[in-house]
Amino acid sequence: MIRYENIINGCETSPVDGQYLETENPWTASVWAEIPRSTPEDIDIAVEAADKAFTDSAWADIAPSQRAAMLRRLGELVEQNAEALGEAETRDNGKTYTEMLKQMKNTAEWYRYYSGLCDKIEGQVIPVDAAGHLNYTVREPLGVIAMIIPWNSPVRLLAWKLAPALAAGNTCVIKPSEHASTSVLEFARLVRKAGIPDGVVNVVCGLGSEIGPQLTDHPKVAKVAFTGGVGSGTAVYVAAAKRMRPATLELGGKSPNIVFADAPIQAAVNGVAAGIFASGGQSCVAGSRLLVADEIHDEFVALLVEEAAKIRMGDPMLPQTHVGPVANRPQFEQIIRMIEIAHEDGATLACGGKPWVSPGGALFVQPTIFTDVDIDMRLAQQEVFGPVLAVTRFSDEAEAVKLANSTRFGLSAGIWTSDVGRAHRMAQKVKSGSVWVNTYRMTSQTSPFGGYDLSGVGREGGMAMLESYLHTKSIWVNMTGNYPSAFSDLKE
Ligand code: TXE
Repeated sequence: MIRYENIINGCETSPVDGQYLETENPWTASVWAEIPRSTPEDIDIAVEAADKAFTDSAWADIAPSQRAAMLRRLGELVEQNAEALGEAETRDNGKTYTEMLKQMKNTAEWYRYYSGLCDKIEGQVIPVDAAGHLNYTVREPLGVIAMIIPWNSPVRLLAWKLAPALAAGNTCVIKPSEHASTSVLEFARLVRKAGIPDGVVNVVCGLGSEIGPQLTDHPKVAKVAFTGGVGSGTAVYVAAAKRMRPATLELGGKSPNIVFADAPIQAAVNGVAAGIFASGGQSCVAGSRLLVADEIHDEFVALLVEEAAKIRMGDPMLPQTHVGPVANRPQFEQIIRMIEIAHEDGATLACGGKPWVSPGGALFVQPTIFTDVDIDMRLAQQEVFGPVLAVTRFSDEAEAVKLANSTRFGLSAGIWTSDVGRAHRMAQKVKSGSVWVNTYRMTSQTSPFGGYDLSGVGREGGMAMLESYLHTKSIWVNMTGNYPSAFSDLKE
């Protein structure tokens, strides 16, 4: 059993109350580590440390080239420690080690990309209609950023926030998920090794309900960056609004894969199956709806069922395993409940639909496909976050667009067709932050990612994300040496 501590001001720090939460490995169904069950007092200490690191200019005033070198070094350290970080993550959330390892390598790229932007944060000289005046802008970091992270890909989703925030000169307090904190704590140890000053990156673990509000409502927090469910995201957004501070929210989805009759069929089958069943569907961009043209519906569903039958569930550390266990019991119960709901609402089960408990007690759900899913059914509208696909047929392009846009989510969409005109028409009409044509789940540190409507607020990735961690200050200089009286010429 390993006991982890919070990381505050560069030091491993026990929670003030001395309480810990058990962390279970979903594959062995046994406790493998303890993480702090922090209290609001721990949050206060961490925010003070981050604020001190910010106001003492330990970070923001470091030469941009030096800040860049440290971020680059951090990326290298993530890559060098990819195995340990990936293993911690697999132990926490049950996703396959193969996937986690790949994610760690990609995570390193985020730090490299944003390190390259540290010395490109420029202001402007702006022409103004005011003779003798100079107007220019400077960009300033916001201050302490609260980063709230979920359990499904902690180190990677943290990088989406941390890399741009650090490049811009901010400091932060990170609250990882109570279900998966250890990889973030392991990562935070690398921050010091990269030479980043103490207090710039702090991590406080605990229950969202117990310490989340203290963090989002803290007077010294300048911005909140959140990834998680719609319920918690709403609470976080309300807290930020009350303090009139910005928030970036990356929430869930009910993303459609839209398959036309002229699609490259085998590629589409592979893409749709991976879109929903990879990671056991525990991904914000899971392609949880299939909209398929009438003409190919039966053939396509049959091919998908065949593909689903190939999926090997098992020990997530083994390279031959395609899908590991569901990350935690509440998530498992949510998936099982949604399968019951699909039956209650009248959908037709094409395959799967059953839980499977391994001899060691790990919780799995079979890859599941429901057909005849009307758009009003709960399975078509609510995020499952599990391996459950809802299939709905369409007769023409207009209906496909209507169905695609008929949920309150809008995170991502896949379009499968060999008609290039249709591909672009659809891409423009579908309301979602990312659209993938004849592919799925593509992301890059250089490209914006985020959602419409319930899927979130703001974008992560690319230059735009750096902007969202900066203030723009407009500075006016009167170069004339005079400031005429506003009152001397007043007549009665
Ligand atoms: O997420 P939560 P949970 C979806 C998915 C899943 C559902 C619930 O549908 O079934 O969300 O998962 C912290 N103030 N996604 O319960 O609660 C919490 O401690 C501040 C989609 O794991 O949203 C954790 O660190 N923080 C998603 C983080 O919020 C609070 C990924 C996320 O937890 C808080 C995961 C509060 N009031 C789940 N309440 C995606 N977009 O990828 C909780 N937290």
